[in-house]
Amino acid sequence: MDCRALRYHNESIPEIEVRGRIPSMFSCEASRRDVIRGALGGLVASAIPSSSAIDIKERAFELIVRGGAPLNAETPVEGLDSYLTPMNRFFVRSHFGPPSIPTDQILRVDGLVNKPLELARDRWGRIKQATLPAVLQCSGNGRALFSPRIPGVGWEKGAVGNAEWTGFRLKDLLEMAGFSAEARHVHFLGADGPPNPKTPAFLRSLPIERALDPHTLVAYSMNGRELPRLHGGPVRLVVPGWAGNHWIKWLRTITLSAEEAPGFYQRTGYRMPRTPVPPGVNVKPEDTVPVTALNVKSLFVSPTEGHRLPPGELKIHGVAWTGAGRVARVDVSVDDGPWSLAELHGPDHEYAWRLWRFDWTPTPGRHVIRARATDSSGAVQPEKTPWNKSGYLWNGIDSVAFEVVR
Ligand SMILES: Nc1nc2c(c(=O)[nH]1)N[C@H]1C(S)=C(S)[C@@H](COP(=O)(O)O)O[C@H]1N2
Ligand SMILES: [Mo]
Repeated sequence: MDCRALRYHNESIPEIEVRGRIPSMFSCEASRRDVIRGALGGLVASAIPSSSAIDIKERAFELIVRGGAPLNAETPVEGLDSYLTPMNRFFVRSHFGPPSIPTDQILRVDGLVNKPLELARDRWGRIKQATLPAVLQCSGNGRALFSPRIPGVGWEKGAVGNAEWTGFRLKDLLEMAGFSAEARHVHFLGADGPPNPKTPAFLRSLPIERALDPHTLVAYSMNGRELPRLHGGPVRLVVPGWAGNHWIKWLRTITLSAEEAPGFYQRTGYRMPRTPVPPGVNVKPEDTVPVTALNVKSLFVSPTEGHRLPPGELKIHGVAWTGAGRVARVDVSVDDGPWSLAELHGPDHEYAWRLWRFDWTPTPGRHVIRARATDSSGAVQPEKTPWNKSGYLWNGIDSVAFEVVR
């Protein structure tokens, strides 16, 4: 097996070149920081001409590969240094990998509706368009920061990004189909099938209230360009404020039902204890709740861990977001000193992240800086996130150690 090339099994995905070593399923030795170079952004050669002039630099960029088949890769934090995260830097997560979708893909709406719909791709654009920026974060982002250790994709900090999503409101589609009063849940199934019959399908559902929220979108565009296949193109669900597992990619079937979706990925996976339990304690299913809204969180984008910097004024910067409401403030502490207010700057939209900065002139030597966000509900980023067996929703205070060298 040639360890230098990872070729996707889908004809519409151009070859992705992998540098360094790739994981063991390719019978190559896995390394901690496998990198995938370059052109995930090159997947979107057929750009939609954008009316909102979005200017995003898509220089070649390396993602950290956490799994190769299917591709799971996160953004090194220094790549999160812009309001909108460029497509070629955006983390990628999928259970089974991108499916082959025929170009005449049809979106179905069925179940408890007056009029089942079969909408071919050329009709999606006729539904009133909606655009919004929103953070997409995997519920397992930060899993590797929990202790004791948790099995699963070992995300550190970068399974998150902020993008502008364009499509139509799910609500408008459901109203076209005329859903009945008994419909309490909306099930979503993508075109990605499990690799074998024993693996459950990635079937998920939203409560009807969340499905009818005007911010819940069926999106065909990301950052003003056609939604790339790796990110769920031709269409995906966008559920601003909620964890990535709800953002179904390669969306194909939408079914209205009186019940929550059946199956592993809804009833067993993506659930957390209602109240924290000590590591190792087993929680009964009825004492768990689904992972829904994201929690308040901030990250340093620069400097990053282990940086060696020249003396002088340091422009510290980062990003901060929350699930509902706004980021109210970000505080920074240097070398275990008191918390001081950082400056929030750039665009301020519900569900998107805020950029922040903090200037400081460190003395030569080793330093530790910490960042803590607070949101408009008064929720404060905790020292550590309570341990939970799947490692969901880590939002512990971010900490970075670096050195100033003469
Ligand atoms: N159809 C389908 N949709 C999916 C998934 C998947 O495996 N299949 N993974 C989900 C998870 S867990 C996350 S975190 C996001 C990741 O979206 P991204 O790859 O665009 O970053 O997609 C979600 N949508
Ligand atoms: Mo996820």
